[in-house]
Amino acid sequence: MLIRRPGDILPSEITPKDVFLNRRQFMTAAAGTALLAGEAAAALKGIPSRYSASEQPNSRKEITSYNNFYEFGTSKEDPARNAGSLKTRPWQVVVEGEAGKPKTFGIEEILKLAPLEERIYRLRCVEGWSMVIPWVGIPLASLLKAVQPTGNAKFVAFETLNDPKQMPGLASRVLDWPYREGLRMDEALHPLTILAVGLYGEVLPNQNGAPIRLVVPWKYGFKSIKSIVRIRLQAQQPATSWNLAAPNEYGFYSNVNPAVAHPRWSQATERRIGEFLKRKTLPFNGYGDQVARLYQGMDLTRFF
Ligand SMILES: Nc1nc2c(c(=O)[nH]1)N[C@H]1C(S)=C(S)[C@@H](COP(=O)(O)O)O[C@H]1N2
Ligand SMILES: [Mo]
Repeated sequence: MLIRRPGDILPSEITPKDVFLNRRQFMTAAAGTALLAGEAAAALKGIPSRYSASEQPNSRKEITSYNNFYEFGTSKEDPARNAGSLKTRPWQVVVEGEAGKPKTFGIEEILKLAPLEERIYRLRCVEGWSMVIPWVGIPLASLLKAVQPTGNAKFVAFETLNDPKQMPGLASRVLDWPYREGLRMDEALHPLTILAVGLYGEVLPNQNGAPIRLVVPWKYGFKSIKSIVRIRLQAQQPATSWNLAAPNEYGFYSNVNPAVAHPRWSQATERRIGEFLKRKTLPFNGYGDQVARLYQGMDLTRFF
């Protein structure tokens, strides 16, 4: 069994010995103010969340050197090579739209909304590879609730920074920039959905979407939008970059589903980075116990 119930998980089972949250780095780079000491300290304990996978995480090297971040180039090595030009402080995130209290947050304010947690999640890329990543973050719900969504807030739209001076990949028209993603409100409020600000207990490397990126572990990796600057609550389903690029290949939902093939390849198996033999892909990437109910009654071949 890949996902276990809260009481079944022993911290020693799922936190490898070398996963220690680096107190000093978090406080200086991510926090910067004494006020954040509490949050940073909570993270430092490395209390593994009840939502964590019980598998061995990929190495930090794997997680930070094999990336998709088209704003820095389309090959897997490009983000690690090129993302140094991204300036992640100061950083603001506009949260607007169907909200009683829309607000532009500085990154430090977002870090104060909830204690940082470690979440060890599988990430399944639509191209057929996967990794296990020890993220550090807060539930997306804690940010959304802070702006008081109205009754018309049915969806959440996200946008990545769109600055050609910092992002050399924007010069090529591979996607319709800015990179855009979206979730239905219930998906966005689900406790598995997080905003990650770190990994392996340290501040998020630029190539992984610093300073703040979404992680939705039951969906294909492209839903987990990086370097977010704008979040909009809205009544209509938002347009998303990959759906705009190839609507027959990438749907709005993009739930990991071994039974629904991509038009050009099967989604039944995946290669875990660092392994040779392929694994079977699990429905909802193994998180079905927790999320399948969100899609009850929906035809998942139609809403792919
Ligand atoms: N802004 C932006 N976000 C993005 C992407 C991108 O190209 N641009 N790539 C996506 C894809 S396809 C994947 S698989 C994940 C990869 O995240 P990682 O590099 O941290 O593993 O980021 C997603 N988020
Ligand atoms: Mo991906």
